[in-house]
Amino acid sequence: MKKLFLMGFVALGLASCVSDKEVAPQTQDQKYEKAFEALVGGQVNPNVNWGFNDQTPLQFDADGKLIGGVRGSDDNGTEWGKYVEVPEPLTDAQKEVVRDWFQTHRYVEGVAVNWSDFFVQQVYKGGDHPTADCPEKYEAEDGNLYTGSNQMDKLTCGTNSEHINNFNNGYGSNKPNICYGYRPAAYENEDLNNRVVRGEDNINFKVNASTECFGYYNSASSQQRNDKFVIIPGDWIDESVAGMWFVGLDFEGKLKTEAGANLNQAITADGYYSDWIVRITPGLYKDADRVFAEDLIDSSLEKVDVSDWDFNDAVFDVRFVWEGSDKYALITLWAAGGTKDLTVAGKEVHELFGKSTGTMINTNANGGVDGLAPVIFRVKTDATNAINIPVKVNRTIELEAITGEATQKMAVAYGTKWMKERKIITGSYTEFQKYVRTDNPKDWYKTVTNEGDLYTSNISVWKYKN
Ligand SMILES: [Ca+2]
Ligand SMILES: [Ca+2]
Repeated sequence: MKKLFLMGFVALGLASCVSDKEVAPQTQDQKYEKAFEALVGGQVNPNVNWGFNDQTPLQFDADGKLIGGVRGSDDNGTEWGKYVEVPEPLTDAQKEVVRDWFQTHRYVEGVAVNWSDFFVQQVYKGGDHPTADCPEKYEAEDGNLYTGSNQMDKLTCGTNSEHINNFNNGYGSNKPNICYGYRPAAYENEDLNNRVVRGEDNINFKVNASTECFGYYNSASSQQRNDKFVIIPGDWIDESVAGMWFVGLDFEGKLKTEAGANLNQAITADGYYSDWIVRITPGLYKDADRVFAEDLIDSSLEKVDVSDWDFNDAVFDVRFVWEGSDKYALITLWAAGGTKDLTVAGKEVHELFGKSTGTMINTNANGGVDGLAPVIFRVKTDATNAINIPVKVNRTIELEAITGEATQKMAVAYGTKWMKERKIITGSYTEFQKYVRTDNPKDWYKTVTNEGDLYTSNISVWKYKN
């Protein structure tokens, strides 16, 4: 429709030899197209579909194996690495530096992270390596000493206090035969089973859960505590654990002022969140599509500066997953490099990061915020193509990716780096112009120059792969 109109317009212009002023683009779409053509140095090839292709959604059986069925907390580590990035085990040195931090920082305030799917790894059980300042033993009102972690029967997450299976009494039990993924290309001719990399760790994977809070159940006092946790970025602790996140829990019993409290349960927290420490890692699903969105269509477009074309106003991954008879889009939001109200699947991106609309996030923007954890959420959907996850500016204008027309969003391979703020996309992805004009190469994003203009995340789950 749009295209036809434009062609008619051009034909008219030729026939009557009108001035530049009269052939100047009129509608917002036409202005956008003209500016986009200036970006790519020509017209958009009619076959360019902007990388959006149907996915085969993941399916699991009741044991958590791929294909069919429902999984609860996905305890079956033998399959993980086939579809999600599994964090490596922590070294003893890493665990020690984290423990030491929690034992020397009292009444700390942490950060929030927002993930529906995430890994939990054991770091430390309070009382195993106490210090003079931080004995991890508590004197109850009855005068006896109790090791706090011994009273923390279950580790939980979310306000519904969902049990993180195999994390009990301050420990995380060992899981053998974990799948970490496949060996790389050199082994490609071998049977897939021979290529699987396996290992063991004190780890579990939570699916469709929440990081809003972490807590513990104390069966001695029949009490759930969701208010004695803190989440600390590893960047605050030590270089060796940068790009990670740790949850610390402080033990507190039922206070003697509370109904039903016994003297042997009357224990007050000491402000050290070292009674149980775990690492949490976002569940990054493999084979997702990464979407780059550009909100320029909602600008005046009278004058478009080339540096406006950074396509980082929203950067998010989409992976479709069946859970029983329900299909979900698992969305991982990485960046919000704009200052307009922008929604992905109806959720405002700055708000998801816990920031105001005017704050640019994870794009190295002047006055922006960097190094925030990605946000992972799920939406129920009938779609199997990331193009159908709606991206809207100011709740009204839906960004489009129409085959053969100037686009407002595009899909690239999972893991593709996005532009820093106000860095032009063609400056680092030199094949992009060619792709747009000739529909080739479709994997234009694999050719990278000028790495310095790309945003680099320090999230450790990526680090171990490189
Ligand atoms: Ca404590
Ligand atoms: Ca931007």
